[in-house]
Amino acid sequence: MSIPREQYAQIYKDNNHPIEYKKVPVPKPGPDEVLINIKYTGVCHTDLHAWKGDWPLRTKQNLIGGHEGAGVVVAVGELVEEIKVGDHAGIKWLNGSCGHCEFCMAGDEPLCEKALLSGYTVDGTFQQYAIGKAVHVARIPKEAPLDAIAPILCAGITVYKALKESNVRAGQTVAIVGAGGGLGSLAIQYAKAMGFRVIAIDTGSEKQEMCLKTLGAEEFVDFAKGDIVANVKSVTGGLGAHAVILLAVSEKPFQQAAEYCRSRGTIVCVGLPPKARVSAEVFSTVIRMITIKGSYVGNRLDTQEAIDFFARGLIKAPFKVGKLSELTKVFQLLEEGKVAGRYVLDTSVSSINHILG
Ligand code: 8ID
Ligand code: ZN
Repeated sequence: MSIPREQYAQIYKDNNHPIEYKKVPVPKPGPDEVLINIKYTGVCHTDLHAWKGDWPLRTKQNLIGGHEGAGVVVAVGELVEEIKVGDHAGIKWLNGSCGHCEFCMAGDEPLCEKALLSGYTVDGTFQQYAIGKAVHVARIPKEAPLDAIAPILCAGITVYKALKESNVRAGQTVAIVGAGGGLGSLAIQYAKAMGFRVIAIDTGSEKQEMCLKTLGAEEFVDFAKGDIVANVKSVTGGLGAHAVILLAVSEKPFQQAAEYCRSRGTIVCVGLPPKARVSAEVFSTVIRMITIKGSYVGNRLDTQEAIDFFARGLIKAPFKVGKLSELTKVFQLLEEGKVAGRYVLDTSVSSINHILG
């Protein structure tokens, strides 16, 4: 397999500064790493946080962002045995971890203090050739389309894990807040595949239609219209949802969820609005036995399980395709809340077709 010396990449020179789309050298994998020719990369709201620098965690300088990259392995380091040139594979948020700390040993590698984060502390997938530690690279079955599976590598894994963390059982109801976004659209599909009933919370007719008609939520509550708490209660027999999965990039729902979560229910915080706080009234949290917790991506087993759901044809979420050169435009649309579902970028430069105009 011939590997070029140079490739196109999107580079963040500095937070909030124009992103440079230019040619850079193709990186070389170390002994425990693989080099993947990224065919498609999803654009997660996390990428926008990284470029803006709005989280209390520093990014690498001259960063190549992106962490939902699906492609073909083109080179492997000398210590790599389990994955071969020609295999389909994906780079996800967790690029590497130490393997030795108590969290790694317990299969909680996202909690490893030495974790390497794709498109944040190490270069990610907004380039044609990206590197991942072989033990963390996601294995993608050859039959799976690389464009549709790209969003599974962060959004899919994350929402699948969050739904497991909610302890909801089949037949119970989960409220998905931010349901019309990238994580949300996949959360509806995973929830349904796991036998849960879904109330989608977001805004606008495009997202409403997608959530109800395309993805199969039973109810849609528009957060910009009327009283959310009353509306969620009215569609759940007055008791509220068994679990609330918070995927929104705004603070308000993190302070409201406890009011429409059912007694004994669980609120799972996933979205990461900058400088936001979670809050709930102590008295009712206690006497209604509400659990409030965080959930952060997933481990390697969650990754494989999330991919299995997709490979079995159970996860079908709409996505739009742009070119890698159009990243800045996609960031703008995300910032404005105008992306229903996910954007996936095609990294090939053969057709310089600017789909977004
Ligand atoms: O492991 C994790 N915890 C993890 C993994 C991946 C992503 C966390 N995230 C974080 C991202 O960094 C981001 O903060 O999850 C958040 C959502 O990521 P996304 O799904 O990629 O973002 P999006 O596509 O922009 O979707 C956000 C949706 O939230 C809605 C918007 O309309 C949009 O559809 N929303 C907002 I903003 N305010 C809302 C509100 N008050 C709301 N929906 C309901 N109520
Ligand atoms: Zn992500």
